[in-house]
Amino acid sequence: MDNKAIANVLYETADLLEIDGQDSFRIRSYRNAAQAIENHSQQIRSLIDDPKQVLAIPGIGKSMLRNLQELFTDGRLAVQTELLAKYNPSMLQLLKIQGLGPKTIALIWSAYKVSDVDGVEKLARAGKIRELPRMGEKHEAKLIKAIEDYRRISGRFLIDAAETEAEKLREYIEKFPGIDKITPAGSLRRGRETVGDLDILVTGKACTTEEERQKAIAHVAQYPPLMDVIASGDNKISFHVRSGMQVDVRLLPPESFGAAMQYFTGSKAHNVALRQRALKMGYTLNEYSLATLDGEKPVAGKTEEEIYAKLNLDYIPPELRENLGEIDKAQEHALPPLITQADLQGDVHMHTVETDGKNTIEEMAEAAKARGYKYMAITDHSKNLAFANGLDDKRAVEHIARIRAADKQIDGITIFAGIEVDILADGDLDLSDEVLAQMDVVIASVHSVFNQEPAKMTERLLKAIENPNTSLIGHPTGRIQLRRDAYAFDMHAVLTAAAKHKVAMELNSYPDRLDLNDVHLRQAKQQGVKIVINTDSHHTSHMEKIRYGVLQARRAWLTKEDVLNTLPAAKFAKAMKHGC
Ligand code: DGT
Ligand code: CA
Ligand code: CA
Ligand code: ZN
Repeated sequence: MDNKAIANVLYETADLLEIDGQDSFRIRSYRNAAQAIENHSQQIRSLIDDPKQVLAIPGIGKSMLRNLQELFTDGRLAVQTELLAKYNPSMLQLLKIQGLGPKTIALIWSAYKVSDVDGVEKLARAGKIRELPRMGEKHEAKLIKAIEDYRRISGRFLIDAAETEAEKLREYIEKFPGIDKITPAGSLRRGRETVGDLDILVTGKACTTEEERQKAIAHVAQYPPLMDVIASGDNKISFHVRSGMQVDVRLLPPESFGAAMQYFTGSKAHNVALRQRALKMGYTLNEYSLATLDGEKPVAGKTEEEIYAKLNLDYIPPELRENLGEIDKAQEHALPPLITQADLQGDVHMHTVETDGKNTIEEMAEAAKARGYKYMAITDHSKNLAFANGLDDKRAVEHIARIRAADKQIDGITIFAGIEVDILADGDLDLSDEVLAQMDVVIASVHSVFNQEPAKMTERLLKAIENPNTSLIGHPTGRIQLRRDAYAFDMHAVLTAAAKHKVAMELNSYPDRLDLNDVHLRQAKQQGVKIVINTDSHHTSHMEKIRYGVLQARRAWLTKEDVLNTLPAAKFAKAMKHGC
């Protein structure tokens, strides 16, 4: 159990204690401990055998220490288990609904003895929530909306979280003798922006006979973060891990591995279309092989490449397998040469300690250089973002001077002076034109007043695009995945204006943003708008997140030509000034 998982259990327990009406001192002690553990730099797991060190953490006393010891030995907390038995484990789902806190949940419980999402939704739709003390129609409508949002996002995970889970599991399974390959399939392999469940495929000698597979499955069943086994069969085991993610592990003999990779990578729509093609050609295609219809003689199965080749298709990269025309293009040998990470020459959205970043200009530049970039840009925030200590005109000019000095001092990489300037509610940019004109890269972004009428928001973005200093629009839709919807505006109109004014759109690679997403990227390309793939790094360690952006770009069929930061430095700089 890592610190985050421990903190989660403690936060949940605090909420349950509050629902139970226990004294506030006790509730607070759980919340304080959770917060301290969440922010602690060392893993509690590594300290637990030395109680002194644990007690030295502020907010953790003797009774909390006993809780932690219990968590590590039993994997759960008796206090929490008892409360969940009293109120039903479904209470934990209710707590995940935005705006629904322990106080309201307690109110609903005491009036109706309801503790699950479906039940609360029924109450709300029947007008029963507004009848509770301190609640009204507005609260009720908000709750219904929040439940709808919860339904939409629950059970999905950000791509980086899914990747981390897959990697941890790979390291574990790998230890079992006779395993050659462990590969994620499904939506993770296709690079989708969020992942429902993990599909892990395993092959090797240990997967050849049923007897051997059972031993390997027994090993997987001992995976420490495994919470419960959902199903276990001849060649498959499904379970939940502690984060709540579902994992399907399948064991395949080597001669079927390619067919299984193809099948379980999906998407379902791609598979259906591919199978229809196979049938027309006299084959059947399933997770075991591509075989002849008469006699069922396998003709391919060991690799995906031979399956596509036998179907007279060029190999289709997983990111394109969504049945959006890729099969026709593969037949015509006309799939686009998708952009790769190696094509990128620079990353031009980065923050430093001058605003809300964690590293200096020099540290960010050295990290970018170590990645092999030829250029990068420092783009700190502007003053409208007060909580981030955004720059006013004067500080922005001083910052440009610092960036220029660092650029002189550090060889082997060009450091552009830039800014991420706020687009104010009326579409004006947050710094003077005179200062913006001195910047090499001006990213204009919306960071406030997200709830304007769509027409107003469109106008706001159009005005920012028309500003001659704007190089690109940052995270253009403002969505935060699994948390906040995009603000509403007319994408077609905005892209039309961007094409006209040669303003680029950002593909922000941060896993909770991925903004523009694959659908909008494709639309941008169709409308002739160029893309810049950035990380929005606030720390040197964030720069590697660029690969999630590249995955989305590939899903959108983008090539090197569609992305400006594949250009050499001088050409890129010119593009940021609309070719002038
Ligand atoms: P997710 O988990 O919701 O993020 O999305 P996927 O794409 O990983 O979907 P999942 O886990 O339900 O199934 C993994 C793959 O297995 C899917 O992409 C294609 C294949 N598959 C699943 N069900 C079917 C099916 O009914 N027909 C066909 N042809 N393929 C299927
Ligand atoms: Ca899946
Ligand atoms: Ca699955
Ligand atoms: Zn931003």
